Amino acid sequence: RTIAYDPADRTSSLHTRAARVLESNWTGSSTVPSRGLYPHQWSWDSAFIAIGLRHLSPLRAQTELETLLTAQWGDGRIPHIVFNPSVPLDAYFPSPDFWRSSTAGRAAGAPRTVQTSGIVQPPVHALAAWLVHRADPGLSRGRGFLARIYPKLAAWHRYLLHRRDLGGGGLASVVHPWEQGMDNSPCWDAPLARVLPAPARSFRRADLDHGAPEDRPTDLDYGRYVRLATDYRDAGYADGVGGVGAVGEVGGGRRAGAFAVEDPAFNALLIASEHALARIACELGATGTARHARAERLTTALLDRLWDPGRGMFFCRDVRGGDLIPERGVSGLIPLLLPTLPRDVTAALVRTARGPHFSLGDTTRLVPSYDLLGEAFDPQRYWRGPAWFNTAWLLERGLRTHGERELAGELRSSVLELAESSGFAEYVDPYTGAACGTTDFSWTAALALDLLH
Ligand code: 9YW
Repeated sequence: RTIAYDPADRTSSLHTRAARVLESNWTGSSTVPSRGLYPHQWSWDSAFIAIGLRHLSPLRAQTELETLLTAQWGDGRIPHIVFNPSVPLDAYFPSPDFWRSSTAGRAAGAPRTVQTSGIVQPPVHALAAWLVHRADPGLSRGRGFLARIYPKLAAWHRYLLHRRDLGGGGLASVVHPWEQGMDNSPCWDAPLARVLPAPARSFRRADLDHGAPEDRPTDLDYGRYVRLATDYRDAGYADGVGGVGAVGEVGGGRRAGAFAVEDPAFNALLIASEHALARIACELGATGTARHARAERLTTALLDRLWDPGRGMFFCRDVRGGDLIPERGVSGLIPLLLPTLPRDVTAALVRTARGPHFSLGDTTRLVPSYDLLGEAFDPQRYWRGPAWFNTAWLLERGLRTHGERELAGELRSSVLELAESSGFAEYVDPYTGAACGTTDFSWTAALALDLLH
């Protein structure tokens, strides 16, 4: 079922409403994902937001990324949250007094003046920076935008490629479900089962002040998130492989944290960003050859380690257990974004997206975050089934890249239609398109705006 979107009718209304959401979520130097639920700056949100903002104000889009990068750590990591000091501590959990970045993260080079979390999020930034530059190259050159941020983005990629290669196969691992961005995906259930949950009494969930409990992760999930983050903090946010003060080292000198997973979307975004960094290098008068070559090596590693030809999609690898995690998450379709995947792989990904597990262009209105036939599927609970706009945007780009114009067009229409009808919802029921989570959500507005142009 496809809903035709008629730009002639509604373009201006959608544009105006999306712009209004981004305007009201702008703090003066960056954009909050949502005023109530997420009142600080989030890393991958800012990258997606900048991609949409470039159509309204290339200057604000550049500023969004520059603000995030001022909170970068000395070891190169870009923290997943940059805290706004004027927001009360109890407005969001975990708050700065939990992460204690400027003290616990000192050895890893956490900034002194700004409070951040100590974990990361998917590396969409170099891709966003390149798209932002292209929106107004004159302004970008005049402000030295790329020249200023290139070394920071290069350090970020260096951190992921060296300190986070916990599996030893060339891919980056995430050490917390929050790092991958799809917090309670069923993909994490097995690796998380090993983690002893922190007692529910030891923290207070501010998210439940704003969101319905049935739309959010459970208390048990939260107990495990808190335990993992506490352990990482108490180890000084150290990573293996030459990391500062690495602890608990096992064979090969790689750190054995309780949770380490190689995720296909996280790594595909790293590859796409490495290609973008190559283009940025060329724009700055250098050569991008080595970076393109590295992106190709990473693509080979992605195929070797995470591709399952039988099931026609990518899977997460549990670095601790060693095996692929058999859950079908939308992250296993995101590598379609990569222009240089072999033809048989892209054809299989498109078949899987259209097939019964995701039903793209058929019974669902927007691609679900998790297998419609999976035992853990829940159409309303966060990353366990609902459809999100950032993953739809990434897939639309992938479909277009590989010449699947019709399917890309249908997905684009659904994004535009549902973004508006849901009031720019954080996520929607994949079958009905009904709004879930918070509304006036920034990346929903930004990415709809991007697809409108
Ligand atoms: C939380 C801000 C973030 C996103 C994540 C999403 C959610 C934070 O919100 O995590 O409190 O659960 O899962 O991807 O960046 O929008």
